Amino acid sequence: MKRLHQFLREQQTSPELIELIDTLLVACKEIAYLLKQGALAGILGSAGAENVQGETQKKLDVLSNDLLKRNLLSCSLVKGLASEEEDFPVAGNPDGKYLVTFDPLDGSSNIDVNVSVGTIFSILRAPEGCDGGDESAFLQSGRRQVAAGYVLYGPSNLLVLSTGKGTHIFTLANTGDFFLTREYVQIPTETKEFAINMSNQRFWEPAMQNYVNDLLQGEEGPLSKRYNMRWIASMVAEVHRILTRGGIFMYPFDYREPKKPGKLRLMYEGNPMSLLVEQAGGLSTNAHRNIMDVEPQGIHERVAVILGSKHEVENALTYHQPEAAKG
Ligand code: AHM
Ligand code: MG
Repeated sequence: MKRLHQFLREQQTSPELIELIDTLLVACKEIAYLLKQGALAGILGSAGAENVQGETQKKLDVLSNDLLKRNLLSCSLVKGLASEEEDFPVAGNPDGKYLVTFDPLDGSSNIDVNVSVGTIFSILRAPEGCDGGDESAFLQSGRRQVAAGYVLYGPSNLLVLSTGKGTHIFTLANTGDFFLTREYVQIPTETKEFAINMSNQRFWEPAMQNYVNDLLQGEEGPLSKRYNMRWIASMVAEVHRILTRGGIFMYPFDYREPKKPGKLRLMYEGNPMSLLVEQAGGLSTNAHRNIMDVEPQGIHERVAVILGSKHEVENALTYHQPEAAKG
């Protein structure tokens, strides 16, 4: 079996990018170890603080963030980092080449119930002459990502990675090495499985209400298919299922908090997941444009997300863009 390094070298990945990915993975392996210890390490439960998004932080959110931050700031390639759990970007080496954004522990509401969670990351090139602690340096569209991926902490610990040359899956062995276990992943274009938090239904826009109503009507409805539904509440696990067997995942805009267009964040979740999904032949949109074409206005910006099997995402889009669909 092929090791991650060998595979990346064969893909002509620069030695510097390989070094940076390695640095990220050192922290992820430590997070995997902590998660495995769970209650034995006294790390479950709330940290008693809120992050900049106003969400209660878990102890493991804080520990994971600190591990990633410490490792990345010790790497001379990192000019700056931005995290879902940090109020502001943090400057690294002024001569560093890269900026890294990450969600240290996505799906952390699932930690205490022992359900899969993950670390999501995105790597951008640092613009010439920028300050790595300055938000404006990070405000680049998802198209400019050099690499993106996630580490899924589940029954197996997996790395899912794209450097823009396909999406590939690596499994963490006991030796601490990641081995290539699936290359050039292709998401099936058709699906009969959708994922959405149905409890928010009454807050969605009419287009989303109509689409989901039609999904629920199954073979008797206009989509003429019986659909199944899944909701894990860990985006990493949800995207992983879609990369494995297809599906559509939606966290749409809703009116619970009108100033927040969706729950998920563009720079830590939307963009990296979109690169992985597009590189695997899927689609990822905010219902109006491809997520990676959104020009970010703020580091913690939120985004509506509809991603997955190409034809099903196109179905969803016809409800949101009826004019465009008519051609
Ligand atoms: P988090 O980054 O604070 O963990 O929030 C993101 C998570 C996603 O993993 C998941 O898709 C979503 O929140 C679930 O939200 P909800 O609890 O509203 O269903
Ligand atoms: Mg998250």
